[in-house]
Amino acid sequence: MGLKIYLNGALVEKEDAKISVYDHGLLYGDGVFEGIRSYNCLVFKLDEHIERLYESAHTLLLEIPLTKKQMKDAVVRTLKANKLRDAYIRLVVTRGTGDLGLDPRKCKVATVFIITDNIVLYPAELYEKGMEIITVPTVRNVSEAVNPQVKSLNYLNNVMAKIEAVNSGYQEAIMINALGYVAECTGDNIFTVKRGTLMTPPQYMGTLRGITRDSVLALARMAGIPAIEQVLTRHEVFNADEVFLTGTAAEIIPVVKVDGRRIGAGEPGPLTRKLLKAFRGATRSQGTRYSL
Ligand code: PXG
Repeated sequence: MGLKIYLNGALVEKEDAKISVYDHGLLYGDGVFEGIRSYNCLVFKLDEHIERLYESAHTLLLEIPLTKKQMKDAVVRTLKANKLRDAYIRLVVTRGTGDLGLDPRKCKVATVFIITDNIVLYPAELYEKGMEIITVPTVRNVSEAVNPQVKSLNYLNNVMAKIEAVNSGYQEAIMINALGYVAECTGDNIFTVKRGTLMTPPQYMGTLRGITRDSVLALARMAGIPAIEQVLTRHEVFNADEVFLTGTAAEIIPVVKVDGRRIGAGEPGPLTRKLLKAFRGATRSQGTRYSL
């Protein structure tokens, strides 16, 4: 038996998990999603991810046909059905099936699906040696248009930037905002360390309030490390003592070169290593527990 997918209340085989070509998630990218992880039968920050999903939907006037409690139960049910201890969880809510026009009122009920699968990780070597990234030309969406806080299915802004990175031989890229300040990466937040202070751009820079980002800020403060939200230019990134990226999939990944400029000593820095250790400790000791 293969992978089971949660689709509108039922658990179906992956091969049978199909949605309509009239679904507005597909026709218009009209929908929202979350990417969550579980570690050894603990779902990390499930409440926070569910909260963000419902906030994204609220902004789009998209009514999710499940309570938050029901949604959390559906996540756990899907993990159990697939007997997954460690998983990447993709939660998707689309506007649902409508006609060929944009009007969302034609879509009577939202489509909900949950994929729980094995997580594809960056190679361990990258955490030891650090990553090289570049800045790409595609600018992060302006908040007045498609707000980066909404984790919508309309991810072309990030896909474009990712293409530019990959075309140049890099796996991740810095996206600047329309004012020229550093916003974030295509699927990760960015942090710098300068003279012992941890910095990351504030939300109004076009930065998604990442859940890993929030965790790292909290872990730093608990460890007595000054941690602030700070507007950053590329110059400040180039001249930081340490740079790292955060995301559900990446956790904390050290960056050792940006646009050809070596960062600090050109190897993962001490604060980056300390925070990665603390973060990994958190993921293995806290979360929503389930049994298989
Ligand atoms: N910024 C953006 C634009 C994201 O999409 C993050 C930051 C990190 O947020 P969290 O909450 O995960 O700490 C994300 C989320 C992928 C992939 O395949 C990554 C994300 C979303 C979708 C796919 O790498 N990251």
